[in-house]
Amino acid sequence: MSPPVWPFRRRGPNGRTPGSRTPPAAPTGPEPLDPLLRWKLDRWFDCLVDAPSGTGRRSTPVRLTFRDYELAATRVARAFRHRPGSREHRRLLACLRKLWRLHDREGTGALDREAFAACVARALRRERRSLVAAVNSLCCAMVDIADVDGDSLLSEREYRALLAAGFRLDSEHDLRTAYRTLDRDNSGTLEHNEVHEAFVEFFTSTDPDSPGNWLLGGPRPPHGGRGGPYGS
Ligand SMILES: [Ca+2]
Repeated sequence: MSPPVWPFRRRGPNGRTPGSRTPPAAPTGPEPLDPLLRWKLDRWFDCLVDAPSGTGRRSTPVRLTFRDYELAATRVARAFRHRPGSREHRRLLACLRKLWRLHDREGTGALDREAFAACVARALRRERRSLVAAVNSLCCAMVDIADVDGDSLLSEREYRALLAAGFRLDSEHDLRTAYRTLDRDNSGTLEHNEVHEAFVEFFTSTDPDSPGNWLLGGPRPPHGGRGGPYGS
């Protein structure tokens, strides 16, 4: 799965940011969401929603449901050889349920792309501590499962397996950029706190330099030099 191009802080030969004159349109509403944050929430949505690429995009809105989170938990448990209903699987489900409840405060059961972004934005404004706690809990559960050899570090192999199972990342670009950007001290392994920082930054940071922005893969180099799908 490939993220759309968004050339955050990528400078052209003239020192200007390509595409910066044509940023993605801010969502309508009283409090527009930061474009980078919106890009990340779209990325999360696309990685988790159970809809084959290219289907349902026009006629039927694609919606994220808790079922999508259940499927992610099942994929992760299975990838690391935990049975359905195992302690590890149930822990993941509990963490994802906690996060889902923060998304779906209205109890609608399904959130399209706009609604999902709006719900996370609302949680950031009104329930930031709860959102960060939920993200941290989920991160703990995922890291504990992925740390197969129990050395309290995630090797590149372990982290790639987690991303592939939980978020269905399958491109070398995504897997490589996600891992290498998160390894802040260039130690060659990820410490738990590096992954925690990344998860929290992914959901909260509006700083283009935050490594956690690329938790699910970094932006691709522009093809054709016109700023990708957001620019023209
Ligand atoms: Ca390890």
